[in-house]
Amino acid sequence: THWRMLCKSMHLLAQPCAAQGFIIARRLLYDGLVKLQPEVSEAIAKKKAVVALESTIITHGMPYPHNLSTAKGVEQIVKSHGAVPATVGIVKGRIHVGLSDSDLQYLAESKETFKLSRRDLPYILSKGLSGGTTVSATMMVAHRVGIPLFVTGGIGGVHHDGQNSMDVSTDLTELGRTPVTVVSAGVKSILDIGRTLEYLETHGVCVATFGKTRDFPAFFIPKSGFQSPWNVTDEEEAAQLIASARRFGHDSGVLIAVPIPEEQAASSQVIDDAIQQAVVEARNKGIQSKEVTPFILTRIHELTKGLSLTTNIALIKNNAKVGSRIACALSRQCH
Ligand code: PSU
Repeated sequence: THWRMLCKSMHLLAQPCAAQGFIIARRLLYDGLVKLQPEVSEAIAKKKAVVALESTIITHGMPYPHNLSTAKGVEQIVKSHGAVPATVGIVKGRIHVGLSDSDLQYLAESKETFKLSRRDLPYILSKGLSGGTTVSATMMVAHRVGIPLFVTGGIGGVHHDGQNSMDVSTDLTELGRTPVTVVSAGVKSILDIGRTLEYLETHGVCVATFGKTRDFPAFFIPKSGFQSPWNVTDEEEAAQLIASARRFGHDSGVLIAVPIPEEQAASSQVIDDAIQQAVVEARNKGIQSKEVTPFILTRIHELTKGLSLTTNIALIKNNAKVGSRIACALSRQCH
């Protein structure tokens, strides 16, 4: 009886949160700040599988036209696995959840877009500007409109020497404060992976590698040399983890780290050499803050003669496949 009462009170505790989220989402819609695509809002209302997708990868992560074809390809993969894609982006001061072809084209082509994380949203919205949402901003938006899962390539992290410069991506603090699951290929070794995992632990983020081992992936390659605290072997197990977090009202995020399949992984030596060189160049040029990641990504692309881009596209598509399966399993388990 005691257990039942506990479960009941937990359930009641969880309810107002959901209701409050719904009210906030409604208010945002009324204010005209958020534009939800009809397929997305219908899927959310019917608790169907929805996969949120970010757009900094489109505006600042890849060159045109690869950014556009990848964004469309990823949406297609999500659909073919039975889920609804919801690419988040900001167009002329409005938050779009689900982008039309013309808005996607605009974000992919325009040179006037900004890279937008949590801290940037108030300014960009007040000025009617446009940009791609990073992991942190996409998580915020996904949570407000009721999408529990989000797929990306890689998350930001603690930069090398971050313990002195304090250059720590707000993606990590967002994971600590927003209950959304992020599916990614781990963290690039342009970052300090060990300290990134420590930081995630400090902020109470549940990290699990997808697959048979706990090896934490390093984006282009399946193993970083670090371990996740947990692993989930398949989408059902991943969905059980997320569903338990939701039932319990766990108010921080979950990170599912998906290793790139061996056959698509880049030669670690080629990538490592390029990363080392790009990091040194960024330091010598005095590149700082939000410019560091895009600068290093572009240089790695040039130094590896496109190999990093091909690998990047392959891993994002793999994450989209895995993430869609998890979203579908979650939707089945929650019905
Ligand atoms: N890693 C990539 N491509 C990207 C990003 C990271 O391989 O496009 C983007 C993501 O949007 C991520 C952001 O949220 O960079 C992190 O930026 P920063 O390190 O400035 O926090």
